[in-house]
Amino acid sequence: MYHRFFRPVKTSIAIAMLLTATACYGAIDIATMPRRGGGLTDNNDFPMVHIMVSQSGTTLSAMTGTHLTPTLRALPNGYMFMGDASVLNNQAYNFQYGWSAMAGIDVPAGGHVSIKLLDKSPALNAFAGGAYGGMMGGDYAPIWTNIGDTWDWSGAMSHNTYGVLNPTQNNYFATYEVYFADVNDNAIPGYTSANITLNFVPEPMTLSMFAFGVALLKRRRSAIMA
Ligand SMILES: [Cu+2]
Repeated sequence: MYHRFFRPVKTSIAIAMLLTATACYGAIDIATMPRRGGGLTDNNDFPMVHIMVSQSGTTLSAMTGTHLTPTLRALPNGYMFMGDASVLNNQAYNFQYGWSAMAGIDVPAGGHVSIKLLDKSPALNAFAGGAYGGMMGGDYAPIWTNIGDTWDWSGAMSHNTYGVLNPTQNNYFATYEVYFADVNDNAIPGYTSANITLNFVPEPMTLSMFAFGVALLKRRRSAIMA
Protein backbone atom coordinates (compact mmCIF):
# COMPACT_ATOMS: atom_id res chain seq x y z
CA MET A 1 0.00 0.00 0.00
CA TYR A 2 2.86 2.33 0.88
CA HIS A 3 4.49 2.07 -2.56
CA ARG A 4 1.24 2.29 -4.48
CA PHE A 5 0.53 5.58 -2.76
CA PHE A 6 3.92 7.22 -3.28
CA ARG A 7 4.71 6.28 -6.89
CA PRO A 8 2.02 8.51 -8.44
CA VAL A 9 3.04 11.39 -6.19
CA LYS A 10 6.66 11.20 -7.35
CA THR A 11 5.49 10.94 -10.97
CA SER A 12 3.46 14.10 -10.60
CA ILE A 13 6.51 15.88 -9.14
CA ALA A 14 8.54 14.87 -12.19
CA ILE A 15 5.77 16.09 -14.50
CA ALA A 16 5.58 19.37 -12.57
CA MET A 17 9.35 19.83 -12.98
CA LEU A 18 9.04 19.40 -16.74
CA LEU A 19 6.03 21.70 -16.99
CA THR A 20 7.85 24.38 -14.97
CA ALA A 21 10.88 24.12 -17.27
CA THR A 22 8.62 24.39 -20.32
CA ALA A 23 6.66 27.32 -18.88
CA CYS A 24 9.90 29.28 -18.37
CA TYR A 25 10.34 29.55 -22.15
CA GLY A 26 7.13 31.54 -22.34
CA ALA A 27 8.07 34.03 -19.61
CA ILE A 28 9.43 37.51 -20.25
CA ASP A 29 13.22 37.27 -20.43
CA ILE A 30 15.75 39.57 -18.80
CA ALA A 31 18.11 41.23 -21.31
CA THR A 32 21.81 40.70 -20.66
CA MET A 33 25.24 41.04 -22.31
CA PRO A 34 27.44 38.18 -23.54
CA ARG A 35 30.08 37.15 -21.00
CA ARG A 36 33.59 35.95 -21.81
CA GLY A 37 33.07 32.53 -20.19
CA GLY A 38 29.57 32.15 -21.68
CA GLY A 39 26.21 31.94 -19.90
CA LEU A 40 25.94 34.44 -17.07
CA THR A 41 29.55 34.01 -15.93
CA ASP A 42 31.58 36.83 -14.40
CA ASN A 43 34.27 38.03 -16.85
CA ASN A 44 36.74 38.23 -13.95
CA ASP A 45 36.44 34.48 -13.36
CA PHE A 46 37.18 33.47 -16.97
CA PRO A 47 40.53 34.68 -18.31
CA MET A 48 41.25 35.52 -21.92
CA VAL A 49 42.92 32.66 -23.76
CA HIS A 50 45.16 34.33 -26.30
CA ILE A 51 46.21 32.79 -29.56
CA MET A 52 49.60 34.40 -29.78
CA VAL A 53 50.75 35.01 -33.33
CA SER A 54 54.45 35.65 -33.85
CA GLN A 55 56.91 35.86 -36.70
CA SER A 56 60.48 34.61 -36.98
CA GLY A 57 62.10 35.53 -40.29
CA THR A 58 59.56 34.52 -42.94
CA THR A 59 57.76 32.02 -40.70
CA LEU A 60 54.56 32.72 -38.76
CA SER A 61 53.74 30.82 -35.58
CA ALA A 62 50.54 30.59 -33.56
CA MET A 63 50.05 29.06 -30.14
CA THR A 64 47.60 29.41 -27.28
CA GLY A 65 48.92 31.01 -24.11
CA THR A 66 47.40 28.41 -21.79
CA HIS A 67 46.12 24.86 -22.09
CA LEU A 68 42.74 25.94 -20.75
CA THR A 69 39.90 24.66 -22.95
CA PRO A 70 37.03 27.18 -23.00
CA THR A 71 33.59 25.93 -22.03
CA LEU A 72 30.53 26.78 -24.13
CA ARG A 73 27.70 27.83 -21.81
CA ALA A 74 24.12 28.77 -22.67
CA LEU A 75 22.12 31.43 -20.86
CA PRO A 76 19.85 30.00 -18.20
CA ASN A 77 16.13 30.17 -18.88
CA GLY A 78 14.77 33.64 -18.27
CA TYR A 79 17.61 35.57 -19.94
CA MET A 80 18.20 36.74 -23.49
CA PHE A 81 20.50 38.87 -25.65
CA MET A 82 19.27 41.94 -27.51
CA GLY A 83 20.38 43.60 -30.74
CA ASP A 84 23.36 42.21 -32.66
CA ALA A 85 24.17 39.73 -29.87
CA SER A 86 20.75 38.11 -30.25
CA VAL A 87 22.31 35.66 -32.75
CA LEU A 88 23.73 33.98 -29.63
CA ASN A 89 20.32 33.34 -28.09
CA ASN A 90 19.84 29.62 -27.37
CA GLN A 91 23.48 28.88 -28.18
CA ALA A 92 26.05 27.66 -25.71
CA TYR A 93 28.75 30.30 -26.26
CA ASN A 94 32.16 31.58 -25.19
CA PHE A 95 34.65 34.27 -26.26
CA GLN A 96 37.71 33.54 -24.14
CA TYR A 97 39.82 32.87 -27.24
CA GLY A 98 41.41 36.01 -28.65
CA TRP A 99 43.89 36.56 -31.46
CA SER A 100 46.86 38.51 -30.13
CA ALA A 101 49.98 39.71 -31.98
CA MET A 102 53.42 39.28 -30.44
CA ALA A 103 55.96 42.01 -31.07
CA GLY A 104 57.90 41.70 -34.30
CA ILE A 105 55.19 40.90 -36.83
CA ASP A 106 56.29 42.61 -40.03
CA VAL A 107 53.35 42.60 -42.45
CA PRO A 108 54.56 42.75 -46.10
CA ALA A 109 53.68 45.96 -47.95
CA GLY A 110 50.14 45.90 -49.26
CA GLY A 111 49.34 42.79 -47.26
CA HIS A 112 47.48 41.83 -44.11
CA VAL A 113 47.11 38.84 -41.85
CA SER A 114 44.32 36.54 -42.94
CA ILE A 115 42.97 33.58 -40.98
CA LYS A 116 41.48 30.74 -43.02
CA LEU A 117 39.18 28.04 -41.65
CA LEU A 118 40.70 24.65 -42.58
CA ASP A 119 38.31 22.38 -40.68
CA LYS A 120 35.75 22.52 -37.88
CA SER A 121 33.00 20.68 -36.08
CA PRO A 122 29.98 21.29 -38.36
CA ALA A 123 27.81 22.62 -35.50
CA LEU A 124 30.40 25.14 -34.26
CA ASN A 125 29.44 28.71 -35.20
CA ALA A 126 31.67 31.77 -35.07
CA PHE A 127 30.67 35.42 -34.87
CA ALA A 128 32.70 38.61 -35.18
CA GLY A 129 32.23 39.55 -31.56
CA GLY A 130 34.69 42.37 -30.96
CA ALA A 131 37.13 42.49 -28.10
CA TYR A 132 34.53 42.28 -25.37
CA GLY A 133 31.47 40.71 -26.86
CA GLY A 134 30.23 43.55 -29.00
CA MET A 135 31.12 46.44 -26.70
CA MET A 136 34.22 47.23 -28.74
CA GLY A 137 33.15 47.11 -32.34
CA GLY A 138 31.88 43.58 -32.92
CA ASP A 139 28.67 43.18 -34.87
CA TYR A 140 28.27 39.41 -34.43
CA ALA A 141 28.27 38.85 -38.18
CA PRO A 142 28.73 35.13 -38.89
CA ILE A 143 32.32 34.34 -39.87
CA TRP A 144 34.08 31.12 -40.93
CA THR A 145 30.75 29.61 -41.94
CA ASN A 146 32.28 27.29 -44.54
CA ILE A 147 35.60 25.48 -44.79
CA GLY A 148 38.00 27.77 -46.66
CA ASP A 149 36.36 31.00 -45.45
CA THR A 150 38.84 33.68 -44.44
CA TRP A 151 38.64 36.44 -41.85
CA ASP A 152 40.91 39.46 -42.05
CA TRP A 153 42.61 40.15 -38.76
CA SER A 154 43.50 43.74 -37.93
CA GLY A 155 46.34 42.65 -35.66
CA ALA A 156 44.58 44.14 -32.63
CA MET A 157 43.44 41.77 -29.88
CA SER A 158 40.24 40.21 -31.24
CA HIS A 159 37.91 37.95 -29.32
CA ASN A 160 35.40 36.41 -31.70
CA THR A 161 32.48 34.56 -30.16
CA TYR A 162 31.86 30.84 -30.65
CA GLY A 163 28.51 29.14 -30.20
CA VAL A 164 26.76 25.80 -30.59
CA LEU A 165 23.01 25.37 -30.66
CA ASN A 166 22.00 22.60 -28.23
CA PRO A 167 25.39 20.85 -27.99
CA THR A 168 25.31 17.07 -28.36
CA GLN A 169 29.06 16.35 -28.58
CA ASN A 170 31.66 16.24 -25.82
CA ASN A 171 33.95 18.60 -27.68
CA TYR A 172 34.09 20.97 -30.64
CA PHE A 173 37.03 22.30 -32.62
CA ALA A 174 38.10 24.66 -35.37
CA THR A 175 41.44 24.55 -37.21
CA TYR A 176 42.87 27.65 -38.86
CA GLU A 177 45.72 28.73 -41.09
CA VAL A 178 47.25 32.11 -40.26
CA TYR A 179 49.07 33.70 -43.21
CA PHE A 180 50.15 36.91 -44.87
CA ALA A 181 47.59 37.66 -47.57
CA ASP A 182 47.25 40.06 -50.48
CA VAL A 183 44.11 42.13 -51.17
CA ASN A 184 42.42 39.03 -52.61
CA ASP A 185 43.25 36.96 -49.52
CA ASN A 186 45.73 34.90 -51.50
CA ALA A 187 48.92 33.92 -49.67
CA ILE A 188 51.87 36.21 -50.34
CA PRO A 189 54.72 34.01 -51.66
CA GLY A 190 57.86 33.58 -49.63
CA TYR A 191 56.27 33.14 -46.20
CA THR A 192 55.38 30.10 -44.15
CA SER A 193 51.94 30.07 -42.55
CA ALA A 194 50.94 28.78 -39.11
CA ASN A 195 48.18 26.31 -38.24
CA ILE A 196 46.29 26.28 -34.96
CA THR A 197 43.39 24.22 -33.59
CA LEU A 198 41.01 25.69 -31.02
CA ASN A 199 39.06 23.32 -28.79
CA PHE A 200 35.85 23.80 -26.84
CA VAL A 201 33.83 21.70 -24.43
CA PRO A 202 30.12 22.30 -23.82
CA GLU A 203 28.74 22.71 -20.35
CA PRO A 204 26.57 19.65 -19.74
CA MET A 205 24.20 21.29 -17.23
CA THR A 206 21.57 22.81 -19.54
CA LEU A 207 21.08 19.56 -21.40
CA SER A 208 21.39 17.21 -18.44
CA MET A 209 18.83 19.08 -16.31
CA PHE A 210 16.22 18.39 -18.97
CA ALA A 211 17.49 14.86 -19.62
CA PHE A 212 17.36 14.22 -15.87
CA GLY A 213 13.69 15.24 -15.76
CA VAL A 214 12.83 12.99 -18.72
CA ALA A 215 14.80 10.06 -17.27
CA LEU A 216 13.05 10.47 -13.93
CA LEU A 217 9.66 10.52 -15.61
CA LYS A 218 10.46 7.43 -17.71
CA ARG A 219 11.75 5.58 -14.66
CA ARG A 220 8.60 6.34 -12.68
CA ARG A 221 6.37 5.39 -15.59
CA SER A 222 8.07 2.03 -16.04
CA ALA A 223 7.89 1.50 -12.28
CA ILE A 224 4.13 1.98 -12.39
CA MET A 225 3.76 -0.35 -15.40
CA ALA A 226 5.77 -3.08 -13.66
CU1 LIG B 1 42.30 39.36 -25.06
